[in-house]
Amino acid sequence: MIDLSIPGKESERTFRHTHGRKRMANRGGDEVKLLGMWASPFVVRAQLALRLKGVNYEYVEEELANKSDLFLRSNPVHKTVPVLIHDGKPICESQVILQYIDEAFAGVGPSLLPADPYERAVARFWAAYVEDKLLPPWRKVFRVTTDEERAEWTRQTVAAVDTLEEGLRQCSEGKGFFGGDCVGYVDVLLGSMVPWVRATEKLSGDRLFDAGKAPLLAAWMERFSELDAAKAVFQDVDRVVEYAGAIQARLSAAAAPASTQ
Ligand SMILES: N[C@@H](CCC(=O)N[C@@H](CS)C(=O)NCC(=O)O)C(=O)O
Repeated sequence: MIDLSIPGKESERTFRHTHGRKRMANRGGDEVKLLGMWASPFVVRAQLALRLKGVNYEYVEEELANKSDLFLRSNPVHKTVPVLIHDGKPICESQVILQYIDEAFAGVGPSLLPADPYERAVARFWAAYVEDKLLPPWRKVFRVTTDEERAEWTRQTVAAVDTLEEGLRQCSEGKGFFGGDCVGYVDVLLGSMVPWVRATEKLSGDRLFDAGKAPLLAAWMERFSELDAAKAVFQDVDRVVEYAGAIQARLSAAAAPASTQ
């Protein structure tokens, strides 16, 4: 396993998020802990959901190259972050975590998934689209070593964004978010990627949510970035750029033919 972590200001492992001065009481004093890694958009999904719901939680930064016993015990199957631990019980996989937060804290803060079964189905459909069609080619953009490969995966990502523009048109019905007037499930899934979308632009000049080609998504991205929850948990874009650049440099070095003396 390659260590992709870059030491930074999260060198201290544990933070407690208390929503500024407003401490939200969890039901019955529930204990909520989130194991994460600062650069991960999947972790940002869980952070956004917790903040939007107003659930108090403790954040624990994991070193992926040196995983803690608690982490390995909590997610022995995938060994990935995020892991949510609620009153000692682990929940793994970001989409499962979002749905759990929505259900376990149903009376706390707004719902992420709509109540209407058809609208829920539509939200889940677009969530699956983001996960299966947008994320895979986009992740490749950061993990290939030639310009040709990068151009091809960027082309496939932009094609997926074009389709998603129609998804936003359908779900939002002229309102600001996939969830309509309020931030919903798909907003959180996609919103977690915003710092990486901005980092992509800085790294390669590719504007994924281009105002000319995807005007609804471009405006949505600005609107989402203005949310208090987003401002509180989004990574610093320059730090993401540095992190992504380090991944690319390591992969390029590994792919380069060994020099002969
Ligand atoms: N499908 C997972 C993906 C999570 C994931 O890939 N997390 C990465 C960090 S971005 C990870 O923990 N990788 C483990 C490692 O690099 O050892 C989810 O949605 O939670």
